[in-house]
Amino acid sequence: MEKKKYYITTPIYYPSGNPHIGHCYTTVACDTIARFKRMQGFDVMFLTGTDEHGMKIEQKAKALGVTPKEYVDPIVENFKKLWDVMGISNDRFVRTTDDYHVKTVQTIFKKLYDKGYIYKGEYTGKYCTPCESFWTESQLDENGCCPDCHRPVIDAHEEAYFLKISDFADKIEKFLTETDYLRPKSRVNEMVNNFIKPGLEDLCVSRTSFTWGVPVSFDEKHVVYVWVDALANYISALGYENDAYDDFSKFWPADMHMTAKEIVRFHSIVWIIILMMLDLPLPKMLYGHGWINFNGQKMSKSIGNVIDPFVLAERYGSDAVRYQIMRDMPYGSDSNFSNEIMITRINSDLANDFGNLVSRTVAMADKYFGGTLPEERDYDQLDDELVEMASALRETVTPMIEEARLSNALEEIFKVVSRANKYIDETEPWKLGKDEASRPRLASVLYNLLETIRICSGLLFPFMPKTMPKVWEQIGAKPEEVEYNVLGEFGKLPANVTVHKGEVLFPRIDIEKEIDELNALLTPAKTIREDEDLDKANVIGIEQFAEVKLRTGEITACEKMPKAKKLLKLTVDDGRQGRQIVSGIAKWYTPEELVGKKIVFVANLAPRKLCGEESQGMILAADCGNEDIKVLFVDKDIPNGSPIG
Ligand code: ME8
Repeated sequence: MEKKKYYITTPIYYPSGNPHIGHCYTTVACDTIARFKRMQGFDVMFLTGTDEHGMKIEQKAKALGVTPKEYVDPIVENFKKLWDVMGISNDRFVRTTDDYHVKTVQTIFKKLYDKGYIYKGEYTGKYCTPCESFWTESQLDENGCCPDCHRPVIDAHEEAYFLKISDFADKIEKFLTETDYLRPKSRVNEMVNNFIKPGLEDLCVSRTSFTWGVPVSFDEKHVVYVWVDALANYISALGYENDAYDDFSKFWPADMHMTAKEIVRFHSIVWIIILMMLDLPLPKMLYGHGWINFNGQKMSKSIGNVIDPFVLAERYGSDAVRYQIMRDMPYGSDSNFSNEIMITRINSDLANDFGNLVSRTVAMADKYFGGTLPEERDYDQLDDELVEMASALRETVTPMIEEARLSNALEEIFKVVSRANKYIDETEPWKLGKDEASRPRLASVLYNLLETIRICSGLLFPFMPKTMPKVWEQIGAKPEEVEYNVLGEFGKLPANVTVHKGEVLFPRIDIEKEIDELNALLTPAKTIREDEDLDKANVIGIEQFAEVKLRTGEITACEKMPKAKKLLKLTVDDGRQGRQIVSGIAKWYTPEELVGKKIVFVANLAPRKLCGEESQGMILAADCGNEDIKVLFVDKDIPNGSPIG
């Protein structure tokens, strides 16, 4: 019989900096589901890759004096290396610079143009270079910055092609509200209320201000907007409109797209509309997960707070890292990352609960029976609860894994692990071992434990694929005894099973010593500050610098702004009539700390309104990395209003 198909995708990542633990989350989560579906007997296609075009990459390459391709190649290799280290079982890896992908993008663009869904116009608006996203004025954050990454946006005016997504507002709303495509459901409201209801504006889908992209085949001075280019990977990698592969009819539509929440907009609105325009079947599920946060903010390479997944995998093993990131990410919400959280999780769940359960059980079978259980048994009512819980586990976790509720699934598995540890305390095998007459009872207890471990480890395999085969070796389970179809039944190991003592699965970590060592590894010198590359790319002449008028001033009053948590309203004595400056530094300073301090400000910045208050300038502050901002205070003796240059 032909196998059922399952197609799952991660986003394709920007190779603009090395992969971090946030990228690992989505890739590991998809890997877990892909492995689980393979266990269930599906023919799986698991796709990941890299999204290599765009202005940001072009600028970085220029700064380093290399071609964009030369810039991305080693980073793409690093992504591939990391996936290897993390035990990722992707079937395919797509690069948007691959010829077949370029061909697909060009063909899709032309098809949409021929169908009248793409037309030429003029783009004016705001563009966030790091996010490769266009925004309208009204979408910007309270500081007039990118609503996603909160960095400054630039003005953009150029001839451009537009995609008529406005025509599809009703259709897309109906699709999102009437199907279960977008999960969790709360994100549907977010999409409808924030993007569809306010009015879907046609999307600018080509650029002329840079060249590092897929050229529009019929108008080569334009390159295709990086998001249209990127989204097409999900079908180019199957061979849609190219000859590299022939899997489109086999695997499309996708069963699961997974991304973090910031790009749900593209995957739930733009991607679906493009597919509707192309008359292609629509994917079945999009799971928009939360972020791994670090110090309360989204972890990302460019804010210099990298925790190197290579280092973590080397120190604790990739399975431990996989486990922690999946266990601590609640469904649909954010999770916090710190070295303490990771080590505590490894020690408590993996070393103490699971590792101990395996090593105690195997050690007892070895000690009392020389490794091979005798066949006589002695049942006790005490066994019932454990047997029942272990037998039901597969049915409990299957829908959870299929819906990407991975933390919940792990929680359920570990409830059974804890129950088994409690069962050891209740049955006291060490007492049974002292009494010859209790041997059948002792054999029952150890068999029940081995069976529980068999079921738990079978279900943990997709989460921790390197360690579970070692568990099977220790408990004497043969491959056919840990297949999906026998994980719902108790009693599959032979009665006279033989165990083999083995290595400690998850060594306990001395948390204090480890944290010190990690801190030493993560000195600021090792954290990469990408902005420096951009400085070299954006050199200005002295005349340009001289246009910026910097002056000193004294903060004479300061207050919080009720409607904007991030902002403070400062009254500044500038040696003239005084001015009001609104600054986004409320996270780092209280008004009391600022009053009386002397600062440097940009004196000739055009005034603008921030959350209803006029800001007449900008004070200077240093970004110290790791989310730390420090205002530049100057000497008290410098008169207010002194020019700086
Ligand atoms: O957005 N927590 O690429 P990208 C959890 N090229 N997940 C995180 C994360 C974090 N702190 N940081 C990153 C792009 N991710 C586009 C995608 S797809 C057609 C094009 C993960 O390199 C998460 O999956 O910025 C997020 O959506 C993705 O990396 C963004 O990766």
